[in-house]
Amino acid sequence: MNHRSVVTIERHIIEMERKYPEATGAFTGLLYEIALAAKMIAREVNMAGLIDVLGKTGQRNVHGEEVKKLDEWANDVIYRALDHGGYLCCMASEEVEEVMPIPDEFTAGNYVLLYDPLDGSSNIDANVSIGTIFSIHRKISKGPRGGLEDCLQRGRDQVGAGYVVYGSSTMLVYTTGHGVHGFTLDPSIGEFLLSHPVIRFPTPPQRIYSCNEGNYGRWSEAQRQLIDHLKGLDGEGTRPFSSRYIGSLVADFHRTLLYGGLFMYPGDSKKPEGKLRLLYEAAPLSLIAETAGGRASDGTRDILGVRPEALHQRIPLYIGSTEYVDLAESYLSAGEAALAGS
Ligand code: FDP
Repeated sequence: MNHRSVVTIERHIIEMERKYPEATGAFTGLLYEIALAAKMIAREVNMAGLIDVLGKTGQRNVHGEEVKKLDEWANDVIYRALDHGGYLCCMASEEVEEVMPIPDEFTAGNYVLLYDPLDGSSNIDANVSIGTIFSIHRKISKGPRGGLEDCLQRGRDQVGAGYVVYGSSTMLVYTTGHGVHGFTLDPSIGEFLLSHPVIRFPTPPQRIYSCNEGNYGRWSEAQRQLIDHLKGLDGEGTRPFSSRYIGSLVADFHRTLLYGGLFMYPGDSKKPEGKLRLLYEAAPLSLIAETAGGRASDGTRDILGVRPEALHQRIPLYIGSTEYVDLAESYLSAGEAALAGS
């Protein structure tokens, strides 16, 4: 495909599916509807400063965090855009404690969708980029309609994953494991147009690390040593890395993908599992990272190999350019070895 042609996301998905004769077209429909939901959310996010949609509802989500109206609304939009297409057997969302079934009146399909409808929502009121993350698996359970078993699959078994970043422009980035492709929304025509075909982490990567250093005091010795190394403070003569942290995972990951670097959300003494969720944050971004030539680890294991045990499970995340994720792992495993020997 000539990337200078004007290619809509629909056209691109159809072209990609043609390359795989076993494809049924269901996946095309699924991605099309995700793109539709993304456009509706983008419209609302762009209007958020203008209409009375900001502010808290006073409710708490399953993680005990304050839920803002826009999160709930985005959660609903995605569910309602996808509940009746006949592609999904069930869905799961950051905002909802249990697996969400497909209503009985609609046909159930062969895929599962897990999503974080509006990630980085603490940034909404400040007009900072936020995002949507999604992960798609094939149904594996025997019953006619899906359930928890279909959701608790390894990241490695995803058939597709992607995110939408609502920033200075709205971008949708997705992969089915055959290249990572980015589309920018042209709001005047309401279409996502292919703007970033076949995204790869740049080589050499930019020397950027990204994490919430406010947690330094709670980090392990090994994690602190890693950061000190990246800052050039450990006497090894390393030229310091730059630090960039938006505090909105999709936006931090998107920058890391385009410029190279290392994003981290480590475990700490208060939250040994870290903050980010495996199934609808870490795993989908990890599939994108690996497909783009990067890596993702929880410090010792590939994220994509981790077998989930719970829907809202958290996991430490080190993601970005391969050489930096390798570097992080080498510090963390040396730390573990030192602990074991002490
Ligand atoms: P938020 O709480 O604003 O929704 O997973 C949620 C998330 O944001 C990520 O988007 C972001 O990377 C992280 O939490 C930020 O956490 P800290 O505030 O602890 O840095």
